[in-house]
Amino acid sequence: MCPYRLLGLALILLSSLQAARAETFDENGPLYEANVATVKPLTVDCWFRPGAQCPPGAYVFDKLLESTLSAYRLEIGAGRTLQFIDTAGDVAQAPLPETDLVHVLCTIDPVAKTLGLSVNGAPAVLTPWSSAQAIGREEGPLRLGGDFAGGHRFVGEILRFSLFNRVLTETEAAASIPDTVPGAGLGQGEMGGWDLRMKTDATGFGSAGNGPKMELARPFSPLQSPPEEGLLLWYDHPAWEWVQALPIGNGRLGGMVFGGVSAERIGLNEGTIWAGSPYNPINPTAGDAMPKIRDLLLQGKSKEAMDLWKSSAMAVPIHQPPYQTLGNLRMRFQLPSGPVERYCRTLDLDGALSTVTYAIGGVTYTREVFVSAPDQALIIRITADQPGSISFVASFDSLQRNTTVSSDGKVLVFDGCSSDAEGGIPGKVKFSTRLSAQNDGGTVETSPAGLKVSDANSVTLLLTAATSYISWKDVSGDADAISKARLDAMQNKAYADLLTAHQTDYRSLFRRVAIDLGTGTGAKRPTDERIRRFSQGDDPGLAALLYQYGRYLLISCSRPGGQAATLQGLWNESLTPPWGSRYTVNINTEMNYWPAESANLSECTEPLIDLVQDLSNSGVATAQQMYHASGWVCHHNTDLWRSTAPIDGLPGMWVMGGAWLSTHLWEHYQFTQDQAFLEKAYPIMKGAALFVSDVLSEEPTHHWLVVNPSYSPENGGLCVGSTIDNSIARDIFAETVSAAKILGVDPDLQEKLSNERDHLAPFQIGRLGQLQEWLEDKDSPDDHNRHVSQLYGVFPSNQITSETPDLFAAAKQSLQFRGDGATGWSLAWKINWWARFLDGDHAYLILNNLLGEPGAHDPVSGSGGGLYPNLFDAHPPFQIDGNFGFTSGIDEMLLQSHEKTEQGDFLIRLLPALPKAWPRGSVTGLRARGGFEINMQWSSGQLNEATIRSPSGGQCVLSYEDKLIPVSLAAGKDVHLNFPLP
Ligand code: FUC
Repeated sequence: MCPYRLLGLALILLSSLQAARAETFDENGPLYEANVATVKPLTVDCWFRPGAQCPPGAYVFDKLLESTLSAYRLEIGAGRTLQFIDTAGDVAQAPLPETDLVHVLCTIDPVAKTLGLSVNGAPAVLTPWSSAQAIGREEGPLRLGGDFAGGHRFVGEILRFSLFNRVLTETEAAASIPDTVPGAGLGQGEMGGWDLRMKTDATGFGSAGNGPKMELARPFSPLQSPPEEGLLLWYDHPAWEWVQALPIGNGRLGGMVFGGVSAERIGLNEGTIWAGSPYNPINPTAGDAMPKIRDLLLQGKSKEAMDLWKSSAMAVPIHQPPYQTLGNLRMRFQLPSGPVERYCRTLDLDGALSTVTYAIGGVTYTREVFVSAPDQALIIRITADQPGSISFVASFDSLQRNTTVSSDGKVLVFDGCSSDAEGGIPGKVKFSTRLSAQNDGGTVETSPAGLKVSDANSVTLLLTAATSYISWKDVSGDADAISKARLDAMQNKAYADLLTAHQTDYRSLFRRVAIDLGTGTGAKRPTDERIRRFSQGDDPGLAALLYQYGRYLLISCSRPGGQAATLQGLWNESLTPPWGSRYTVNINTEMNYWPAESANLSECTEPLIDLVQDLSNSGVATAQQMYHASGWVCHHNTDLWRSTAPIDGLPGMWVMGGAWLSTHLWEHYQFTQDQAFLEKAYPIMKGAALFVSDVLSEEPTHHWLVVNPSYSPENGGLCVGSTIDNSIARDIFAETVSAAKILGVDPDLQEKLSNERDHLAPFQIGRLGQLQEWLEDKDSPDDHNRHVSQLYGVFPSNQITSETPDLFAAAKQSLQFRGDGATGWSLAWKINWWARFLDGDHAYLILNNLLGEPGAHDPVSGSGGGLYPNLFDAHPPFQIDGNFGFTSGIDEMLLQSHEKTEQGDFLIRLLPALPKAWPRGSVTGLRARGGFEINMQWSSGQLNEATIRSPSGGQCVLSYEDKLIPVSLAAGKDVHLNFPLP
């Protein structure tokens, strides 16, 4: 033992340390923090004494602070537990002991890949550590006794706290006793050790080793009331988790703004950064196996068919590459000393602008951030109300490998390459990010260490990013040149002009729809609190905000020329996000685009249409080689490389993904009546129909035509003729025939598809009065599967309506069996179904289940649905389909246009499923099929007025309550109706 340690130990024995009182933490007292690096491996050695009043949710220590990426905390969990948590959400949990004094050893072991928690010397509870969220490089505060904003307060005493950059052994751990100097005897690797019974001075505690001082944290006081009226998400503290950060984007470049005070993190995404590169996943043995698989299924030998598929027809490799993060832009600010006052963080949905403001030491700072589509850049404006007050260093980091930082004159350049994917597919998406500063006053210097701004009055940061991706077959683009050209094009533009161009462009889409569902007193709360307290019933405006948030997100993540919205839209902080943040097309990708037409954002469907067009090319080989079929196929998932082969396992063995996606082309035509588009779409629809036609079989019992192989997504096993598959077949055949008629082409095909459609297996009502999910009547009333695919015919399709009353009632019965709880996207689908069942109150009940904290409502598992603080929908985890499905659900509650009259005019139902909870309100700009646009205003649950217009003119029939109102519109003219009608 070194002399220093011996001396320390002796001093302690002589001191009155044992008698000294440790620092006491409570609801209002001071908090302490130390600037320490995040390391791996890691051990935290901490002694504390929880008070009787210490609430669940209290943090003993917290490094998941202001914009940290790779961090951890110790939390007192519900039911007297201790939880050691990391950024990736890994949790090691142990009971909180009854002892007065508690000793924890928290470890992160990157070799064993474990997160560990040992309490009072008991063997450590180990949990797998997600190495994808690699810990490293992260300087920043670690706080004792609460979070950054002074929330999650620990009540009790903390006696001692030490950090090691290695995993302590059991023996070493046993040697940790509270009455020694921190770390004494525990060997090397100590990064800091603080004894909270010995104040060095009034401002805090010195560290035993070389560690920094544990100092009084800045007091923090937030803005108390909303900063302004309007369509705002607002918060009184910075984000410390990704799902608290605020998303911005232009359909290609995305940001997640954390809004820290001394440190800002903006998570960066570029829509074409995916792992891997062009590849061919088709299994060469599939073509021989498929006829046998189809025969087995016709004989009812599902298991044998699945086994054969598994052994000879799955994609190679079996998983598709994931969508990946670009990295982070970081800013570390030099600030005056003093408390943080009037902190506020907002996202303005009407202006597509995120703002952070706070005052420190008499200076008020403001940061505005947006991503511009016209200028293809992320733009940050930093201002202060005192001259020369802005100093910071901006830098990049990323989980991506092979990144380099360099400076090109005053521009900071951050380059990298996406990851290799399973099966040895090399990562080949190169990206190039550039950052420059326009400063008023002060200086700007750039070096590979970062872009440093000193003593400026105001600064505008311009960030551009581009990749080498050109198409799903070609990654040879010059990322650097594109990124540079974009940055150069902005150099002489003033901030005000950049902002105006952005907002003019954005508002040309966003302002097409306005909605008011009433306001209540709850609307004044910060957004995260509104979510927590929605069920109190005093905040109808939150549903309207979430509705518009869905539109905001779609505009921000799906714009012409970009990629379609993934499972997380454009936003992803990981290299290996849940389900790869790919395109799951057995519901999720389709749901992303449900509101696009009805919520008047038709242009935003373009990336989806491009995706389907690509699939109609890549899926030809899959149809030929796997099925010896014509046309094209896509199974249940696809990626940037337009892979169409079956992946993962049983869920992947579903053949109708391409056909379902193709129905969106017909929908786009229905809403826009754009014949030029239909000409472009027709070959794609036809290819999807040809494939389905080629995989029909005659089933032996009724001699109906059925899809074979078939599956009801993620429920049961392989079969022939699942209800959803036959329903999609009916749609794609009918739509292809209608399109061919309009375009005057392919008479023989029209006849063939119409004939096959007539012989498809019909819907069947089962023994429980339910709509059967399969050909056989085997549905269980206890089945609460989140997929209710047999109801495809109710929504999004229109095959079952009130005009088919028996099927309508059976479908409703099936939904009742499934229950009112579910995952995020499933809840959203249920809102749409209940709206189509014309039951507004039931739709509202489900909406209420979606609008709470994650896990608050699900009566079945206690874990489904809900909203994160930034209003991202929780599957959980975050999946954006729930946001888009929600917006579509409200559209369906207020307006429906999926039916036609006997004369062939669109039947447009006004307020078909208005719940009692929204007695008064208004909406403008909703779209109906036929190219109509509708405004409505209602009170006391009754429609007062409606206006309908159509750019191209046309006929339709409006339906309100039991009245049918034929309307004939001249191009561009309005018809205005007052209710009740005379
Ligand atoms: C389907 C769903 C899951 C999830 C995944 C992305 O497999 O069953 O719930 O949404 O897609």
